[in-house]
Amino acid sequence: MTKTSNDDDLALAFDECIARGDAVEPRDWMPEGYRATLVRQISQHAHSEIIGMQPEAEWISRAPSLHRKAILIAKVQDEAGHGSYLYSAAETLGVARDDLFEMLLTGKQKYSTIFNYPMLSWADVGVMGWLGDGAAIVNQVPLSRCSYGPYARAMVRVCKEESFHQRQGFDLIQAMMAGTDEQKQMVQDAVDRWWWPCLMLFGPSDRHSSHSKQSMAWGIKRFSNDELRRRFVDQAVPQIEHFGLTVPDPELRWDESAGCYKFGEIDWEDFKSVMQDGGPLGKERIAHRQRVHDEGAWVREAAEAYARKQDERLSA
Ligand code: BYC
Repeated sequence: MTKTSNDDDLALAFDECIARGDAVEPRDWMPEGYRATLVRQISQHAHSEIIGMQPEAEWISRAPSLHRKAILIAKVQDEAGHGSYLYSAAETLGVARDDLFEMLLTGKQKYSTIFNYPMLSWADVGVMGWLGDGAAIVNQVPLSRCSYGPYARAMVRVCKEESFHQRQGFDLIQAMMAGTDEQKQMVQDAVDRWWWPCLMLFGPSDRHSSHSKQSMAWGIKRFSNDELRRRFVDQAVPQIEHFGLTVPDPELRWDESAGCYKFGEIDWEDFKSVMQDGGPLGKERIAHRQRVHDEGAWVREAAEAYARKQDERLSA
């Protein structure tokens, strides 16, 4: 296709909108690469939210009290809601939700590697909330200033709910750390197993992040993967030490001159292998997702039939 002066005007208007920090809205002109990047990131984010329901839902029937069970049910329901807002935001870019589900189920699109590790004890539920959601908040708060309006607005609500999730995790860990030596050991064991997957949540290092530079130029991402990872470490380490727990990183130390923690190298081979092959639980997560997707077919059909009836009523 040949480029026209009208295309140049539209591209210029888009660049000016990004430079002013204004929101890009669904009906505005946008470069195809911008649209494709958003579809990729938002849908993978949505997939992470709904796959992330699985490890925690497994603990609902084993929660140690009615109070903890009610909190966990609410948290898992919130994750379904987050998936829903994010799929809706992706749909504003002209993609169909069914196609996105298909890409998740066939492995064409990714979801966060953190959900492919097993949750072995009740302490894992707490650590996943406290540190896992803590990491997710550091990553996602800047996305509420993302240049694409529907994604940014979805993130405002998601982050408010993630704060509640983080708080419940902290509260759960606080209760266990006031308990027996065995409970304290369970928490330490959970921190040891989840620390590195939490750091991996921020994505590859800046040197290896293929999308960051362009996404930052477009105002989709506001900070680089390494910058956000560093912020998380600075926030999390004092909390871990407050509980008398240790971080499973012999190289971790406070760097006075830099005013931040220096930490060891992530096992990038492990990250890559879990991302590419699904790690310990990838196949199980997708098989479960496929099963509930199939079982939910009647709900989707009923909702469509209801919507058709409503349309007929309105046009009668
Ligand atoms: N896992 O160029 P890069 C949550 C992929 S978790 C798997 O840096 P980008 C929660 C990446 O997709 C919700 N894949 O990419 C957690 C790309 O592959 P493709 C998850 C990963 O997009 C615990 C390739 O690596 N959060 O809520 O610029 C407890 C190259 O990476 C991962 C979001 O989705 C990973 N960790 O930056 C409770 C937030 N990291 O697409 C709740 C929104 C990277 O080329 N997303 N990849 O095939 C983002 O902020 C960015 O997409 C990322 C990656 C920072 C994740």
